[in-house]
Amino acid sequence: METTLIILKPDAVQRGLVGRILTRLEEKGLQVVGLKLMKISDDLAARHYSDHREKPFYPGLVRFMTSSPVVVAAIRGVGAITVCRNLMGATFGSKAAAGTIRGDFGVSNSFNLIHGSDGPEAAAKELGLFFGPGEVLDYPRAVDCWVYDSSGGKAE
Ligand code: 3AN
Repeated sequence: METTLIILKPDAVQRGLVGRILTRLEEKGLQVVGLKLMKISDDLAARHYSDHREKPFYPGLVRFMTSSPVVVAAIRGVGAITVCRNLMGATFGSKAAAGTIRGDFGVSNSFNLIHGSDGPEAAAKELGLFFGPGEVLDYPRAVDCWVYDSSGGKAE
């Protein structure tokens, strides 16, 4: 099982798309193990986007991400990082394939609704930035025996 950090960005919250986007993750079979509404501080945005510090779009990205509340979620499942990235679609809404979250709900390049960790190292770092001790919960889901085939000894 993998856990990844998802951020429903200010545009998703302002446009009232939180429920519909979370539903897509839940419908896929992913488990919500952490969830909160919060305002991202300048310091947190800088730490989260430290890899992009030198990019031309960085100041605008930080301004956008700190402009209005976001919903952060810890999402768990087998291959959750890649599964979420596939559901999200390409970075730019204008290029994202129909059927993906960015492809279906947005046309903007920078207001692209959702962030998802891009690998296991990023997921560990980002979950640590956005969730404190005890805020990501381990709990059994009754439906898991129908979401995953565990007949071989491990969920797949
Ligand atoms: P993704 O979120 O698809 O992993 P990254 O990691 O390349 O995309 O970029 C991080 C964030 O920076 C994106 N979610 C997007 O909001 C923003 N971004 C990336 N490239 C650009 C760009 N050329 N212009 C504006 N914003 C960008």
